[in-house]
Amino acid sequence: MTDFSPKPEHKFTFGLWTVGNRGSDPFGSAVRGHKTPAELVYLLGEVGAYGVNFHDNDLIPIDATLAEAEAIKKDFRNALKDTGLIVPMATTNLFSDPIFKDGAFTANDPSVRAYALQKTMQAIDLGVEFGAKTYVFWGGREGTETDSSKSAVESIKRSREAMNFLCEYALDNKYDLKFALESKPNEPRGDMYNPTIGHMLAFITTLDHPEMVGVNPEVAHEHMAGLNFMHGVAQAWEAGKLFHIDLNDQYPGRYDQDLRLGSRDLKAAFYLVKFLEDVGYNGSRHFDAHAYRTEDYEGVKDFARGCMRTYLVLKDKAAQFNADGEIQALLAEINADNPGLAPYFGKYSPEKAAAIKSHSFDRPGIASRGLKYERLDQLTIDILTGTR
Ligand code: GCO
Ligand code: MN
Ligand code: MN
Repeated sequence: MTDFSPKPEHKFTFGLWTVGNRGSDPFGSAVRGHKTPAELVYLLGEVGAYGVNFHDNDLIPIDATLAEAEAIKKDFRNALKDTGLIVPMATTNLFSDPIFKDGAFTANDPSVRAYALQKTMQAIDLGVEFGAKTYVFWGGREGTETDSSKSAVESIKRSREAMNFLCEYALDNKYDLKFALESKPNEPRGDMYNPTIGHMLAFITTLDHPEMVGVNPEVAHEHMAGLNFMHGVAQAWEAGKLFHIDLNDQYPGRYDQDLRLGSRDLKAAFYLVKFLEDVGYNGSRHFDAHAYRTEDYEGVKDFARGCMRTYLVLKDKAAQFNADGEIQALLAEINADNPGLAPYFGKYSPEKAAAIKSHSFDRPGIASRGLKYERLDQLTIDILTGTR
């Protein structure tokens, strides 16, 4: 029986806000009691996580005094020491406080935009203090309900100016930090700017320091938009921009569910895990999800263990897929090369163009060939269902 227990080399991380989620929603209040950041670190240590990430205000409440902040940090640091957990990533809460009701970096009020810069610089300092190497930006309120309120072009310019400023801030302070931008199409705002991985990748190329900025794609966010998450991740990877990843699950067309990885679309989760393992993605596997509202803290542990277990089970299934003789034979057949056509590919030349234009293709013959994708897909299903 394969060992599906989490190990540090798997780099499984959770946010304080994920296992600390108390189950409130727009229709009901919290169902689980408050736990301190230190208590949550012990919980994560118990289930076998490798790291813990936080928003500034998950750790230090926005209105904490200096003395309170120091006491919280001391307890948190002790819990990290006791459990061996590390802090690979940190981020800013630019969405909970009422001041951010019209956004942070894209708010129309310049005092809100300046405060957002102040809060983020302080949050970056806090993250670095605990050793974070990746800093995530999720523009929770960067959007609109009515497009009469803001210029969409001006909002992108404001976002760019803020990112450029904060990149310089990190460089100026000699912080060893990479930025990872997280897109989401909607919720909490009606519509958010830079709503998908693709928008974000394009935005990054317009920054002053694109080399230090990548993406933090999230399963649920692309599924909300009805997109194929793995395709977006692959594009980010190919561009050298997959700096972090938020794993969870989501039914398209619904409210933001933050479900346990693989609990909705097991097949999509399989292709995702297979992709990450096949290419050798080496970053955190961060679960940005939370337990059902029906659960107590034992259920929260079940949730956290389930996220990691599903990842490892799917990793094992991916290895089985890669070692399966029939599947590999099919893939070899599907991808068979035609050496006679090799001169037609690669870099353009006028001679090549002329040769391709004058070649006669057997259109009906080529089109009549069955591709065996049905068989391939069923073999995948058989592996996933444990019947192969
Ligand atoms: C969400 C987002 C957040 C971010 C987090 C990190 O839908 O609420 O996924 O959980 O990932 O704020 O910046
Ligand atoms: Mn999310
Ligand atoms: Mn997220």
